[in-house]
Amino acid sequence: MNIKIIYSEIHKQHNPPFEIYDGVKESYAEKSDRIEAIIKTLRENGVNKFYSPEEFSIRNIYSIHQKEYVNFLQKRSASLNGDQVLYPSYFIMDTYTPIVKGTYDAARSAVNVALSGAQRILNGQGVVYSLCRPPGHHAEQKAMSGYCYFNNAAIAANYLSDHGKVAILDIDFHHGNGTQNMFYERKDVLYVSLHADPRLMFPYVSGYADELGKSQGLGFNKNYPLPLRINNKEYSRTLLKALEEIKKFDPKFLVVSLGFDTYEKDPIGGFKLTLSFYKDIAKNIKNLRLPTLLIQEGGYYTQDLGKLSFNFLQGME
Ligand code: SP5
Ligand code: ZN
Repeated sequence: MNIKIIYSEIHKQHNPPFEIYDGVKESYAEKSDRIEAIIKTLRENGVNKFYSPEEFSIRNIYSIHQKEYVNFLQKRSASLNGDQVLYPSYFIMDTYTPIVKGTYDAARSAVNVALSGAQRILNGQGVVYSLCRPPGHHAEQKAMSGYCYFNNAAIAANYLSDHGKVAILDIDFHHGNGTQNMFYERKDVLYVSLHADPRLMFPYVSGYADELGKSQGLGFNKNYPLPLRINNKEYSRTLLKALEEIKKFDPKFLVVSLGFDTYEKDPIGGFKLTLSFYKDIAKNIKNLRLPTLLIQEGGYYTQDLGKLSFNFLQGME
């Protein structure tokens, strides 16, 4: 496989015991098995080389997240015992994003995984897949939410943007509210997202079609809210429009926020995309012929995550 894959096992240290939905404790959907399932299937298909991330300066995080927020996550993680878990408080916006002892280290390592991918893109690699966990696109400047702590894609895109224009294509089932906000007033980073109608689905507060950017950034934000139960064909039509937007922008780099929660069997999502379709999605993205950094976001049907990922990578090859 020509695609370089970045992975760190430090993600396993982040494993919250449950999330809370309408007052009821449920098993935590964003499990560490997700990434391990992907690794396992890739290995079974002959993909054996996984690169460890390099360490990057914390300054890369400070340019996207408030320092107090970063310090809070670090201190609170360190203050917990192995079996303790911290639910909503200041900085923690919902019941899906608790802090456990290993959260800071895992989130920090996910950022290193993303930045190592970005660095390889700068070094001339065509496609890199950063197997980030925890995911990032819901993380705001000073708020953790939706299983996200640090915004891996935003930090990587910001890093790349020192070297040319960056387009971010977000194809997770959910709108990437955090990423949108980070670049809302910038014209050198385009954010384009396909996601479930936020009137019906998380994150509710953003992802609407009339959010187009602000001041200098006006015209550099594009949302495609989609109805539930959308199928391959309908999704394709919108994807092609989104890719046209990116083409017009003429970026130097592409960052893909890659979620597999658009899959028909996903327990949280609500689209009807099928297993083999992920190869087509990737082929269309590849047609842009841009240096492309893939950042893993959501996807919760653990059993098929490996196949989804492998199909996607085959389309990108
Ligand atoms: C990165 C990402 O995909 N984050 C998604 C956050 C979505 N959180 C809301 C999920 C609530 C699911 N629980 C509903 C179970 C009903 N029994
Ligand atoms: Zn999602």
